[in-house]
This record gives sequence, C-alpha cells and structure tokens, in this order.
Amino acid sequence: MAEKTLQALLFDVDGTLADTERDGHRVAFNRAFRDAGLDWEWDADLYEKLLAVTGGKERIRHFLDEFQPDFARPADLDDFIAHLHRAKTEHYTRLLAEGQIPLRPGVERLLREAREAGLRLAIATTTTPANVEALLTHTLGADALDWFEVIAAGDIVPAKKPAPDIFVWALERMNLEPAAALAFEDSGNGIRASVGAGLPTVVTINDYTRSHDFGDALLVLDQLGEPDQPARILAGPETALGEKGYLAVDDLQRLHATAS
Ligand code: XBP
Ligand code: MG
Repeated sequence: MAEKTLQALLFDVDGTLADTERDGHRVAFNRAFRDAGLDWEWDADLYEKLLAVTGGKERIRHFLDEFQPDFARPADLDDFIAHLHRAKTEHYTRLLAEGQIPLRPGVERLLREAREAGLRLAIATTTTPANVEALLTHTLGADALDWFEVIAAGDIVPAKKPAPDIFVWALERMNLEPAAALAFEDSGNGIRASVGAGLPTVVTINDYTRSHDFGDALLVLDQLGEPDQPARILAGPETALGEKGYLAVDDLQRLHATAS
C-alpha cells in the first residue's frame, strides 16, 4: 500500500517538463550531423521511430544499425558517436539558452505549489545533465537547480529507461520509499521505468506519445493545466482535478492516497 502522506514528486524531463523532442533534440541532432559533414537528416516521422531508444548516444547507434547498414563505421565507433553527441548537446543547450523551448503548461505552477507545500522534488531523466541544467535555469532562473534535492540524469546508471535504474538511483539518494512519492512521465519507456521502480505515476501525453500504453498510470492528462487552460483527463478518476480543471498539489495528495 502507498504510504498515506505524499512526500516527494519525481519528474521526468523530456516530454514532461517541456516538449523538447521534435523542435529541440531532433534539431540539435541534425545540426551536429551537418557540422560533421554527414548527410543524415532525422525528420519528425523518422525521429518518432528513433525515440523508441532512449539516450542520444544509444539513439545514434540504433540509427546506424537500423537505417545506415552501409555506413563505413570508424575504427572507434564509440568515440565517433560520443563526439557527435557532444556536438549535439552544444546545439541543444544553445537552443535552450535562446529560449526556444518553454516549459509545458502548469509545470512551473505545480513546481512552485509543491515547494510551498513542502514536498521534496527530484529529477529522473535519460537526458544529459547539461541539458537538464540548461532547461531549468533558462526557464525558471539561476536558483532552479536548488529546487531539486536530486537531479538523476543520463549516464549515471548503466541501463536507461525503460529500465527503472534512474528512478531507483534517485529514490536511494533521497532515502525514500517509492510509495511515499509520485512520478511524472510522458512516454511508454518512461512509465515502464517509473512503475518498475514502484512509483505511482501521473502521465501528461504529447504528440509523440499519445498512442503509448499508459495502462499502469494513476492518471493520464493532456497537460497539467492552468487556471485559464483546463487540462483534459484521458484516463483515471474523472474527479481527479476537482472543479478547477488543472492539477494541483491537493489533487496529488488525494490521488496518492488512493494509490494501491
Ligand atoms: C528523453 C531521452 C533523451 C533525449 C535526448 O529523456 O530519451 O535521450 O531524447 O537527450 P527523458 P540526450 O524523457 O527520460 O527525459 O541526447 O542527452 O540523451
Ligand atoms: Mg520523457
């Protein structure tokens, strides 16, 4: 059974805090390929297929294996991919610094409400730490990193989502039982990771993930919502948002109490 008191919220980043993939990461990958003189172009449809693999370096390797069988692999393929990925991260963090990728509706509001309510906050993401720092500081300000007790990101765990490792790593550092927390995710890989770590999970879908299987989610929304921008409940208790029409901390506390 979930502990009665909700103590912490663990957030995924890409697709959850911000809609970063199609117009952010994908654009950065393409710019890195161009810089390297490669004629690879990941359009939005191909990128949707590639998103099945989490982790940018793993995604590049998957692309080579699945879509570039004739590409003459360099002697040190790991080094080649790592170099490409470093260039991609430069492009991506520059996009964030230019303010190209805003937070999704309700994200800043809920984070601030959660802080005021004394809830502990953490990040559990597959993306590179530099990307998390850039997103949080360019959208929430320089002190935003301090809002999060733990920022679990990228290569610090051996297996990326859908493996539960990154959530388990964060919970261990917080010395926290999963039943005392809620996770926020956006994708099939993400919820398999969070539920795999024992975390009751709230999902906000996006264009790339709306058809994914969220059968294990406590609640599925189209967004967290704002007072002037109502959220739509796609699965879960129809009273989950009360009369307000957006997700707030008291809704999370009620929802958490029902988690089996
Ligand atoms: C999403 C990912 C990441 C990003 C790209 O992570 O799978 O790999 O697509 O970032 P999450 P990197 O949804 O867990 O936030 O290139 O830095 O991996
Ligand atoms: Mg995600």
